[in-house]
Amino acid sequence: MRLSTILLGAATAAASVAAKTVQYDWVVSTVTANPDDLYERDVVGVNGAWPPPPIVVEKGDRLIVNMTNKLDQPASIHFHGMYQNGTNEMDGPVFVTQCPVPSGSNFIYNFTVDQVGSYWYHSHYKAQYVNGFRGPLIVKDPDEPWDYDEDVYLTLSDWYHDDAFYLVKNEFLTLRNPTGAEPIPDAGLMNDTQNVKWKVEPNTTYKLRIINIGGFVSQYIWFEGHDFEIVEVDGIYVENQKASMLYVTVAQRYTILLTTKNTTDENFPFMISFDLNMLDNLPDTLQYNTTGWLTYDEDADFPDAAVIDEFDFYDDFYLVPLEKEEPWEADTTITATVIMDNLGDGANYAFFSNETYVAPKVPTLMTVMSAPENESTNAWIYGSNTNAHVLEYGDVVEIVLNNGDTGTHPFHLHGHAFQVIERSNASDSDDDFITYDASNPGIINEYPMRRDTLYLRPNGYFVIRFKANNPGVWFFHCHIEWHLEQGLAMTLIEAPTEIRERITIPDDHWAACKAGGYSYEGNAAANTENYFDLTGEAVQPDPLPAGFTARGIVAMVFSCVSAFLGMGFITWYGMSELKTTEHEVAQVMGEIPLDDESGESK
Ligand SMILES: *[C@@H]1O[C@H](CO)[C@@H](O)[C@H](O)[C@H]1NC(C)=O
Ligand SMILES: *[C@@H]1O[C@H](CO)[C@@H](O)[C@H](O)[C@H]1NC(C)=O
Ligand SMILES: *[C@@H]1O[C@H](CO)[C@@H](O)[C@H](O)[C@H]1NC(C)=O
Ligand SMILES: *[C@@H]1O[C@H](CO)[C@@H](O)[C@H](O)[C@H]1NC(C)=O
Ligand SMILES: *[C@@H]1O[C@H](CO)[C@@H](O)[C@H](O)[C@H]1NC(C)=O
Ligand SMILES: *[C@@H]1O[C@H](CO)[C@@H](O)[C@H](O)[C@H]1NC(C)=O
Ligand SMILES: *[C@@H]1O[C@H](CO)[C@@H](O)[C@H](O)[C@H]1NC(C)=O
Ligand SMILES: *[C@@H]1O[C@H](CO)[C@@H](O)[C@H](O)[C@H]1NC(C)=O
Ligand SMILES: *[C@@H]1O[C@H](CO)[C@@H](O)[C@H](O)[C@H]1NC(C)=O
Ligand SMILES: *[C@@H]1O[C@H](CO)[C@@H](O)[C@H](O)[C@H]1NC(C)=O
Ligand SMILES: [Cu+2]
Repeated sequence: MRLSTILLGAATAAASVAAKTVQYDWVVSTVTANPDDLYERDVVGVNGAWPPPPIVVEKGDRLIVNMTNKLDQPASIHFHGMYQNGTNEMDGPVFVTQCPVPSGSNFIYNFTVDQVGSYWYHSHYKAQYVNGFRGPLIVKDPDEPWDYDEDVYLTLSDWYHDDAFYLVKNEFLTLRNPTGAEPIPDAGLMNDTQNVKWKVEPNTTYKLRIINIGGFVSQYIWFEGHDFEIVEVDGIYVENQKASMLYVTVAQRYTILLTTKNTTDENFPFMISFDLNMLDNLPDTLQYNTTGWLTYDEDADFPDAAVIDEFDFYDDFYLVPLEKEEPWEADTTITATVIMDNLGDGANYAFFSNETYVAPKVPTLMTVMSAPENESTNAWIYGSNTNAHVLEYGDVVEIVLNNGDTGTHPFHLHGHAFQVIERSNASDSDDDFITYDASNPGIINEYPMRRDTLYLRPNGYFVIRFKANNPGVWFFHCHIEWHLEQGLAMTLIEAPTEIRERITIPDDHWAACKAGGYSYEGNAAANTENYFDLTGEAVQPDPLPAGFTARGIVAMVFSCVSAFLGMGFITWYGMSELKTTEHEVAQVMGEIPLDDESGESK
């Protein structure tokens, strides 16, 4: 199955000595798959197969992905970690740089890859990638700084049996889930399957590219009996760093060098294990540990993984890039606080400070292109609910992100690798989260690590900086797909004047908008007459009535349910175990259809 996938997805490469064009023709459609061997389900396949094939190119190549959408829903592709320098229109997030590609349409991604390392691609249309539309993107480097014998990748992922759109609409972003408890995955996957037997040769150094293509849960990974060296994170080469365990959030990549034993008599388990702190409950059926084997001898035993009692992983904050640069000095700072809270429809949303992202009517890049030049530099026109910031060309931009939430959030910035200036530890106290104080900084490394996806610790903060040297509209968002659906995103309009000079949106991109009936000019409200008039723009639901809390919603929902069932009013205020309550309410509510469209709002 896997072999045929690769053959089907094979690239038609126009061979030439130097840079070449690598084209993938992908017909995207619904197929079925059962990667955890527990449940067969519909998934998004490519050319009639699943998993979608890896993309493999070399630095300097032109990559063309010619996507034909044969799903019964829109689609898009984002090439995660690609700078898209000069080709912002190829970045992929819907309503940021392009319209959703409607069913039946064809859409061409076409750009030059001018970087190296381990990346991935995934749909950036709602929660579609969680339905399986994602895969590795490997950029080979003809001048690698390390010696090794073989180049191999390993994808990690969480996996759901239910359709992601169903989960968002019916279980997650709804009045029945006022605390915003995320859907719990059913299993972990390695390389989109179970029981991976990685055939290894003795006395051999492997370069292993570990890529978390999951939708929600971070995973620990370790290899029994084998230490390794970290050499790359998110496309950035780092000084070799010995480690024995990694913590890989969704969207992060780690490339390691792993040297095998000098004997072949024993096979060794390697494990991935969910970060259970991210889950609101732990169903008995959940397979949160997944084992593979370094297979030296196929006839030898495949032992069970040893149980460990501590996850002692290497803290990526201390990695040092090979290309050393001191902290860039910030010209401007954006400060935001991550908040999870309810709005008047009872669902739980995610905010930067007081604003949850609601997609504009016009893709933001198309607003940049269609606005009067003198107005394209004004953040107002990009909407009051898009967390829009206009950045000046050449500035060093600092983002200070405080976490007013008890969760771990892996944040991703499109179009850049950023310097990690500071990252605080977690705080146990929800009421007293640690916020950044510029006059009293914490640890700052001499040569800060750079990457494109960084986790924020519970109730802690991080400070990152990047150079606004890549004109484009770039999304900055939590990569937990559920949290993105809750609105945890910011739109950075980097150097709009230079965008207008440098970017050309090709005809098929406009055609996708027309075919789908989407607006493609005007401000965030699709107003083309007066760009400052946002009348009719999409905005977040009204706030809850004052004094209303998640606990109150549970009580209200439950009282409605009890009334409906003729059981009279039951007071749930003061319940100590809100999560249990919410769970019970959700169960009861499951039998009573509630009209709820919030899952379709983004
Ligand atoms: C893209 O793929 C479609 C269908 O597979 C094909 O008809 C079309 O010619 C391709 N376009 C290009 C530019 O290669
Ligand atoms: C890709 O872009 C290049 C450069 O703009 C152009 O010459 C080429 O025709 C494009 N290819 C496709 C299939 O769109
Ligand atoms: C993961 O799958 C890919 C594609 O089949 C394969 O090339 C690679 O060797 C696998 N990795 C491991 C560690 O088995
Ligand atoms: C094999 O590896 C072991 C453990 O690393 C080492 O002690 C031993 O000297 C090695 N043997 C040979 C023949 O290299
Ligand atoms: C590994 O290399 C060592 C040292 O060169 C050698 O003695 C040993 O036989 C090799 N092991 C295998 C299985 O080839
Ligand atoms: C999963 O692995 C961890 C780490 O070894 C262990 O603590 C835990 O008990 C395992 N859980 C199950 C269900 O095997
Ligand atoms: C958020 O707060 C700012 C500043 O107080 C205000 O201008 C803005 O309208 C608020 N946004 C929302 C969505 O409430
Ligand atoms: C932008 O320029 C146009 C045409 O000169 C003018 O009508 C408009 O008022 C200007 N907008 C602003 C915000 O200055
Ligand atoms: C976090 O806590 C650890 C253990 O106490 C400490 O070594 C480390 O320096 C702290 N990190 C920061 C950024 O404060
Ligand atoms: C984009 O390209 C320009 C040169 O055209 C370069 O100065 C800049 O550093 C590049 N930015 C990124 C993020 O690669
Ligand atoms: Cu998040």
